[in-house]
Amino acid sequence: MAEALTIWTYDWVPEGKSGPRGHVRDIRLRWACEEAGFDYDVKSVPFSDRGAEHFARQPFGQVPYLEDDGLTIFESGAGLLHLARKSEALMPRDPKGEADTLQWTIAGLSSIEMITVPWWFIGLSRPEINPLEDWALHRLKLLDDVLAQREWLAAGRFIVADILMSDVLRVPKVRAAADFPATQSYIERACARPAFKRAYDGQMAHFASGGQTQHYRP
Ligand SMILES: N[C@@H](CCC(=O)N[C@@H](CS)C(=O)NCC(=O)O)C(=O)O
Repeated sequence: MAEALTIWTYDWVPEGKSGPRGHVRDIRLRWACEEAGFDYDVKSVPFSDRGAEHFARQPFGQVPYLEDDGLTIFESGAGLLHLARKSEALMPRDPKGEADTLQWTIAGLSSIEMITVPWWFIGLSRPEINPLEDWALHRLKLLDDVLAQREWLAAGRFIVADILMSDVLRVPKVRAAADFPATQSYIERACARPAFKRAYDGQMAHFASGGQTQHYRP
């Protein structure tokens, strides 16, 4: 029998007002498993002592990575697309629906998160002018124009690209950019999904427990 999916994350991350607890990217894989109804385990690697075994499976010493029946996959986007190939709940099976899923998942990573993460990071040191401000706000405005016209990114329904995109967008810095009403309602719709809530609660419980292995059966 195939082994359950295993999502690997840290055993601990700092507690803070706006994360990282609740925002560690294992939530993307948890959320996808919850949406698809997959059984999964969540296991830990040490946050403060990243060993050779961890680097062998995630070359940057980061999390998450996914194990599925002998395969190991790092990069949350790759993990999501791997899961999407296993469930139509995450990705339609018609060529157009599949192409739309791929392009919007990659857009979340390389057209939105690629800007929002350094924009947020530079903002932490409160510079007088954040050199990425205009770029980030312009890109978010264009995305808001898209979201103003549809409930979900593609295929007329929630798909794995929405997990990626809404997780990228729900960070406090983006949410505080209040000029984007369609984006705000998109985030609210996504985060109101029971599968998101279970994934979020699971992550919070994981870090509160010191990273104990947990089996989930949606
Ligand atoms: N592109 C990677 C980014 C992974 C990432 O940034 N992980 C964070 C936790 S959410 C991490 O491991 N941070 C610690 C570090 O970079 O050393 C992915 O999407 O999986």
